[in-house]
Amino acid sequence: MIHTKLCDLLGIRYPILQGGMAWIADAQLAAAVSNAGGLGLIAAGNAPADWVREQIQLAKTLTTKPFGVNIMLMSPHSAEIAKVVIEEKVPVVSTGAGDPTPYMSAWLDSGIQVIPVIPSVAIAKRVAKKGATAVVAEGGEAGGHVGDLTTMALIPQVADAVDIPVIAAGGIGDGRGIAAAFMLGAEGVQIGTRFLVAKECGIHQNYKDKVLKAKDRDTMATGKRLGHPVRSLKTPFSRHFASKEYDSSVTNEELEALGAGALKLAVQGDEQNGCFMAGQIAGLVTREQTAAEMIQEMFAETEASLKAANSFLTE
Ligand code: TUI
Repeated sequence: MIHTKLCDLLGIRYPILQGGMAWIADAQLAAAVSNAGGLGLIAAGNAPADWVREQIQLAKTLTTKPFGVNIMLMSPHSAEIAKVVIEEKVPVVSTGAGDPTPYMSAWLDSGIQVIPVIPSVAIAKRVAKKGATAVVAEGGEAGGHVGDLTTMALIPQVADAVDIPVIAAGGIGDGRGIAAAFMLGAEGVQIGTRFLVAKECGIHQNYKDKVLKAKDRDTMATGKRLGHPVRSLKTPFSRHFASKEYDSSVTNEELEALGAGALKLAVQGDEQNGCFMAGQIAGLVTREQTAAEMIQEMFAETEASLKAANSFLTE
């Protein structure tokens, strides 16, 4: 059995968080992951505060286990959602795509556990100093908005820099990846891409089929010029976006406008205009399963990997 400090801290059976995937991770997926013994997250993304409140209330009817809300700090609604999570007494808040420190005291004072997603040591130290419960250190292999360090380089450096538990994200999709994350100093993992094809994930089948068919080199990061690169599957949209990004006659405003709403279109199955965010591990994701099947399988693999590594030790 695999058990880490993170399990006790969050009251979960397996040290795994489901990624807070905007427009994708709703109450159904979050509750399925929490019921399976992980920590499910409802992703606020760019949605209005009322939608987030409804999803929190729905999740409470679907699970008695702890779950969380991921707040995407680039959203115009994030300040309002920061209050909703307090009013709704959500046990865990994770954040992404920005600096959560202005909100952290209010959440911590309300008894909320705060787990920021961070792409660098400096930001990890900043949130740890403010009292973060744990950090998700996310490497650039991840899908969506990414930093520039790899998971392999980021995790041990963050683990050395902070005294709170580190959760590894980016490029993890099976038990080998989880075992490797533990070896790098993590006490848990966050997984997004594999849960895209969970039976409880409500995205359009076109999105799932693209992930299931993807091979190792089928993702690309676009939008570096805008300061927030996004990793997604190579599609007509992402190739078009990349060509505009390298066209100096296109302004940043025009480029932003081109990307706006494209993730939502992908979730609705629009193969031409959608931005199908996914991580580099998509090539490993080849089967639709329930969230519970995924989690049980991954932790059985983790145990087997850790035991097998013992055979490398000799007297
Ligand atoms: O946030 C993510 N992944 C995301 S957010 C998202 S929605 C979106 N859509 C279009 C464009 C941009 C976003 C899709 N995927 N991952 C966590 C993450 N957080 N990655 C990087 C960061 C981050 C970046 C800067 C966290 C903190 C930060 O702080 C900056 C500062 O100076 O404090």
